Amino acid sequence: MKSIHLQIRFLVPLMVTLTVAALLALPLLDRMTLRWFSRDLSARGAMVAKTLSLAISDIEPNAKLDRLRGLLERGVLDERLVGIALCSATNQQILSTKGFPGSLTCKEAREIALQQNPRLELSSGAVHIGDFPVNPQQADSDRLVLLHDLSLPDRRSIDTRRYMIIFITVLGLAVAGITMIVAQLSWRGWVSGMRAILRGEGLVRPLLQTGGTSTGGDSAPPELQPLEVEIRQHLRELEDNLYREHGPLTPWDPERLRGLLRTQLRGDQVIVVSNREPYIHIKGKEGIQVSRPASGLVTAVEPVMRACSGTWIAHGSGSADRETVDEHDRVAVPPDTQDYVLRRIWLTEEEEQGYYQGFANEGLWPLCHVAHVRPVFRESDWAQYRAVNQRFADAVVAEARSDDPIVLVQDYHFALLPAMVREKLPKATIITFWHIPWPNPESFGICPWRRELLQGMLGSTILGFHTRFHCKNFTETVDRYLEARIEHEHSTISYQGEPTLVQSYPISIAWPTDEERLRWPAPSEARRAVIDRLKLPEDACIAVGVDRFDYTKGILERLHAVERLLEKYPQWQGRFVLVQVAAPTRNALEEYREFQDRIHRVTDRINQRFGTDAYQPVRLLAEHHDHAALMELYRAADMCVVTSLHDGMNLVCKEFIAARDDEQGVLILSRFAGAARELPEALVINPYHVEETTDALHRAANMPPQEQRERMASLRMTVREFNVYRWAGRMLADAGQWRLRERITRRVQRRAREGSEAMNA
Ligand code: GDG
Repeated sequence: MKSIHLQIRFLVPLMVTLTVAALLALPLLDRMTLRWFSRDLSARGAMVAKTLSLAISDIEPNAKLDRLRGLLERGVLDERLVGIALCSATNQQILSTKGFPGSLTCKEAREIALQQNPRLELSSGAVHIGDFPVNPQQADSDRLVLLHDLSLPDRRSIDTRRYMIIFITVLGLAVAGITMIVAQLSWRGWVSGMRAILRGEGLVRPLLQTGGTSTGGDSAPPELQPLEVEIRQHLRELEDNLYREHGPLTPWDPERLRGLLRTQLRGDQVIVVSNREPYIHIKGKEGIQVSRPASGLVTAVEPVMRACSGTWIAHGSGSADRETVDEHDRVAVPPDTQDYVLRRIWLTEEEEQGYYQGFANEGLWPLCHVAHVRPVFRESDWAQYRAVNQRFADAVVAEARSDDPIVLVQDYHFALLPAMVREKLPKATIITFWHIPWPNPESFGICPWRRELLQGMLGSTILGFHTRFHCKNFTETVDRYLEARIEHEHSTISYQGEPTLVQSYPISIAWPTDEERLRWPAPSEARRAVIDRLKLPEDACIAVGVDRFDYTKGILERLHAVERLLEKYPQWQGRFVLVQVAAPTRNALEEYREFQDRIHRVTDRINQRFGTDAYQPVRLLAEHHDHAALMELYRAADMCVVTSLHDGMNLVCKEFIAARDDEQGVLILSRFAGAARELPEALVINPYHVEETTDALHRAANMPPQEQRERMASLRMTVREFNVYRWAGRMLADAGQWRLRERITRRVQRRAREGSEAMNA
């Protein structure tokens, strides 16, 4: 139907053009026909006149007039001759035949005969006038005036016109018909070509499939190929924009996670174990206050627990924690919605000192982060580490409402706990997630209790790391120090007959909800507030860093890069400012205190060197900030700088990306952070290379808004899709499949056993 419509639209102009051409051509054709006839009549007249002249010259002079009249009357017997007159050289009519009009004088006839179209309209019809000398050699010769009937040429002209109209109509219809057929065929070709392109057939796919040689079979016709490439580009851009706007079709969110728990895990109980608690109750001047700790682990796991409910077991470290729990050491959190239960474990000072400060933070933390700080391993710390792991494992068993709960063990504080829980609850599904990197076997070999740690971890059903690289390091470490069966194809390690799935699950953040975003200040307001609060220059280029005050985060290297920027690109002096949030952490450890002192000294030095009364290039904010203050900083900044020397993932960069719904701001990201593998659109740098980091700062500060938008839009797409619900969802889905297989195996074994018992009976 559409094609007919299109053809009508095409044909109507064609027909109009042909009609206009015909209307223009017909008078022309008329004139041409008449001219032909006129020329024909002139030639004919000349011949008749010549014959008559010869006859006139033979007539004797005294018999002249009568003979002449007879001669001329005979001449007009020719039906086409209307009349003849003989005129003298002085235009006196000598004689004329009957049909010659009396009103026509010789002078008039001669004047008309000299015209291009010698035509005269008479009452009896139109005549053609010819004027010929009787004796052409004689200058004053008499003249013959011949009147030819023009009705015949007129009739012929009308006939010609009729034929012409018929001819043009037939021709027009034939052209239109052929055009319609050709148009129909090419339209069909175009439509099927375009459909093939839109279906993904055509040029690009065969090229990809055959590595450059088109199969030709389902490729687009050659005339459509350039168009195909262009259409594909436009479609891809549209798709990209749609994807950026709306994200994946079935995004991971709390609802989907809950659905997974209801279906695949049949509402089984989820127990989380971590050292750090998600909510700390602290005694303040205005009574008990609740605080959220600065911890990547808490940032990631808390939204998952909100979605799953269940129980979170953690060390109660707040000064008012004991006052806020019930008789079973439990408190419902978050304070406003009370979605899940927090079960607190109390540690003595010795336990905390040995297990947490000592073995975990002085031993395992530097062991796993290759950041050039020596790990310290003390026998006494190890004893406490074992004892505390056992206490937490006992708490898990006590909190379990069935013999097969899902236990999510968090981080390096609990390497021994999985095997301890497995011993008491063999059917439990234990998912251990290691939030920090895993080093190579040589580095890990430094630890005197390397075998015990590995054995403890292999009590897990699933063991997760942020990256495949960490999984590979772990598998190689097991291969080096334990007798275990490693199946690379299935990513499993079987130790003493019990398999553990070793898999990478990149952690992330919860993508901000619309309600949350409504509470954010506009980027311009945030910038205004930060400039006012920190007294920054009006035209400041603001770089922001947010970290726990930890030596692995590369804060020293960041300061060196800022110092070098001000040296190398002096135009930034007076404008470039690094606002560094450094949340207090592990202050009890000397290594940390020394490191923090050093950062303060270097900051002072840089500020003295390049600062003035009104300008300080580094603003070190070594205090805990609330979530809203961090958001304000992220939204005010021109760039966010992450220079970790080694980092499992790093969530700060993902928080910065999520905060920038204006698609502005540049992320500078260390290649030694796990996040660098997911976020290549950041400016990825080696923080040990001061010059490279300096140049990245300079480039970020100069980056045009359009480039920032392109990069940020792409980064946002990744973080939005690969969010923390996906992280938890993938682990729990793997656990669900594992449990299903276990149940089937147990059923099969039970039936086989019952069968053999019946046989024996
Ligand atoms: C470990 C791994 C992995 C910082 N200062 C404040 C504050 N923070 C928040 C940040 C962020 C979190 O702390 C830090 O997260 P990171 O991922 O950077 O680092 P770690 O704490 O070392 O976490 C790390 C993570 O576990 C998750 O697996 O990514 O590689 O080392 O959320 O915003 N939060 C508040 N005030 C502060 O002053 N409220």
